Order: sequence, then structure tokens, then C-alpha cells
Amino acid sequence: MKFYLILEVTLLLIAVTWAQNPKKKLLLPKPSKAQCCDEVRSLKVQVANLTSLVEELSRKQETDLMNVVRQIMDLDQQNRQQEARVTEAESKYSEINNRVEIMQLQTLQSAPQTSSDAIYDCASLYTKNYRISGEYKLPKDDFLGTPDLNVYCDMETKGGGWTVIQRRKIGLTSFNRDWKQYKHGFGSIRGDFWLGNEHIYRLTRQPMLIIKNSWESRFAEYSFFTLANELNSYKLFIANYSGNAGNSLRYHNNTNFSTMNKDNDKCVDDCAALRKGGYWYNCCTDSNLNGVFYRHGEHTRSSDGITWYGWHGSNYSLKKVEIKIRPVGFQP
Ligand SMILES: *[C@@H]1O[C@H](CO)[C@@H](O)[C@H](O)[C@H]1NC(C)=O
Ligand SMILES: *[C@@H]1O[C@H](CO)[C@@H](O)[C@H](O)[C@H]1NC(C)=O
Ligand SMILES: *[C@@H]1O[C@H](CO)[C@@H](O)[C@H](O)[C@H]1NC(C)=O
Ligand SMILES: *[C@@H]1O[C@H](CO)[C@@H](O)[C@H](O)[C@H]1NC(C)=O
Ligand SMILES: *[C@@H]1O[C@H](CO)[C@@H](O)[C@H](O)[C@H]1NC(C)=O
Ligand SMILES: [Ca+2]
Repeated sequence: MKFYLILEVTLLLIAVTWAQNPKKKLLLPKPSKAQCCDEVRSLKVQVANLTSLVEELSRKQETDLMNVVRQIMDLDQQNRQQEARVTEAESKYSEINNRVEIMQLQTLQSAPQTSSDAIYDCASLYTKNYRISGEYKLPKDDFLGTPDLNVYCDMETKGGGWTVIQRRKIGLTSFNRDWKQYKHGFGSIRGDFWLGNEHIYRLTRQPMLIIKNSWESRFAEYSFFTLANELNSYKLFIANYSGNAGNSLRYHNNTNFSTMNKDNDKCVDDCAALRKGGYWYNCCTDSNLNGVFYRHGEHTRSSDGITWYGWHGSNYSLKKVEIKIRPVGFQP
């Protein structure tokens, strides 16, 4: 709008100077009286013409300007209406989502539990016909001595029933944490998180679970995955790799878990400090899924990123990772 106003003023100034100049110039040569008066009259007409022209022009410009302003205001209003509609749709969506989740939780909590149909994980939920991916609360189990636990279930990938134990996708949560935090878990279950070694250990206490790391279009799958307990430093056991991302967890097989304040690795170096995460560090990594999230620049000089050497080598930090587990015998 400012742009149009300035243009108008400039044009008016030019018009005025242009209208004055010929008058002065033409008056300079010494004219006869009659000639003079004729010329003056004609000049006056010209000036009057020009003035009316300028007036007409500025009127036209004003109308144009007003039209533009009106159009902008119309667009503005349409924009606002659209935005309001989007906001409304969004809030409706999240409301529905919330209601579905609350219903899921309520059904879950009111479901009578016997030892034969206890809910251990997302796979048990799946077999009880919970088929929507999202957050669920696993009830506490007095028999197993487990407290209740919020988990995220992937009920879609490869038949569903996956309990997600780790996710990296937003990058605001630091994974450079101590033993206690890795033990109990941290982050938010819908965003970036580590479920907690104690929970993962309990989940994998029923024999034979599969781990699946998936990111972008690549994945790695192990048909056996289990953790030892805390006394045994949450040592990792995996077997039978398949997938297209490379077997970059094999190097970490039979290896204790290490964090910034517990060096259990097989190295003179302090791998957790070098790689800035908690992981089953060997000496040190062939993968570092709890490393530093590098948002800008996929390649980094330090090898402390979220790496999976079998796919992108040591200098590429992955942008999305999820680790999920489910029982080996699970039938979707
Ligand atoms: C003034 O304008 C009118 C109409 O635009 C035109 O017919 C006339 O010749 C003009 N007179 C002069 C002196 O330019
Ligand atoms: C690996 O796969 C083979 C063949 O399917 C199977 O016999 C074996 O038990 C698996 N190993 C583990 C540790 O699950
Ligand atoms: C792994 O942990 C166990 C028990 O915590 C310990 O006995 C063993 O020495 C550790 N191994 C390494 C390589 O640190
Ligand atoms: C991990 O080590 C065990 C032996 O402790 C072995 O049976 C298994 O095949 C190894 N896993 C992989 C993926 O190499
Ligand atoms: C990663 O970066 C380091 C340091 O710049 C370099 O020495 C190494 O060759 C790189 N590795 C790969 C696989 O590109
Ligand atoms: Ca060490």
C-alpha cells in the first residue's frame, strides 16, 4: 500500500513541474502584445487541460488504489476464514484422537485380567483387537512385579504388534544421559524417547523377541533380541539379522550397556563420552542410534551422530530412527 501512495505523490510532483516549466520558458522571448495574450490564453488552456488531466489521473489512481486495497482486504479476510477453518478442523481432529485414546485406555483398564490373557506389550494388545497405532498404558502386573507403563504401539508395520522402545525424529531431546536416566527412560513417548533399560529388559524377559530398527526406507531386523538385567549391565544379545540396512548391531552383540557415568565398553577409550550417548558400546561403534541428532548438514566430522555404518558410514547422522520389538511367535 505504501508503494502505491509514494508513486502517486511522485507523479503529481512531476506533473506540476512539467506544467510550470513551459509557462516560464514561453514567456521569456519578447513577444508582441496580441501574440503574448493569445499565447498566454492557449497556455492557460493547456495548463487547465493538464491540471484536469492530472486530477483525472490521480482520481483514477486513487480508485485503482482503493480497488487494490479492497482486494487485499478481501484476500485477507478469505485467508483468515481459511485459517479459522483449518484451526477448527485441527482441533476437531485432535479432539477425536483424544477421545479414541481415552476410550482405548478405559477399555484397557476395565478389561478383567487373568494370568492367561495378561497384557505384556503391544503384541498382547494387538491380539486383543487394539489395532490403532498410538499411545497405550500397559497395566501393572503384580505377578511380574511391573508397574504400569505408557508405551507407543505400532499396529501397522509388518503386521503390527510392535512396542516402540526408541525414537529419534525431532531432535530436541538430548540422549547424552546418565545410567539412571537410561535405566528408567526419558523423553516423550510421542516424540523422541528411550523407553528405559529396565522396561526393555522386562519386555524381553519373555523369551524371543524381534528387534526392528527402521528409518527412511531401510530397515534391520533381528529374530532374537534380549537384554540382560541391570546386574549384568543390560548386556545385549541378538541373532539372525535380515534387512537392507546392514548388520551394524552385530558388533554390539554380547556387549554391556555404557553411559556417560558408567564405562562398561570393551575399549581403553570412554566410548560413551566419545559418542555422546548411552549404548552397547564395544570399541566403540558400528552403529550409534542414541548419538547426537544433527539437524543441519548430514555429514559431520565427529562420529558421534546417529550412525549406522552398514548403510551410510560413520559420518552420516540419520534423521529418523525407531526401534521396535515384538515376540518371535507373534502371529498378526
Ligand atoms: C484540451 O483537451 C481537450 C480534450 O481532451 C482537447 O480537445 C483540446 O484540444 C485540449 N486543448 C489543448 C489546448 O490542449
Ligand atoms: C536363527 O534362525 C534359525 C533358522 O530360522 C533358527 O533355527 C535359530 O533358532 C535362530 N536363532 C535364534 C537365536 O533365534
Ligand atoms: C559387563 O558387565 C558385567 C556385569 O556387570 C561385568 O562382570 C563384565 O566385566 C562387563 N564386561 C565388560 C567388558 O565390561
Ligand atoms: C551374537 O552372539 C551369539 C553368541 O553369544 C551368537 O550366537 C549370535 O549369532 C550373535 N549374533 C549375531 C547377529 O551375530
Ligand atoms: C569421515 O570423516 C573423517 C574425518 O573427516 C574421515 O577421516 C573419514 O574418512 C570419513 N569417513 C568416511 C566413511 O567418509
Ligand atoms: Ca572404556
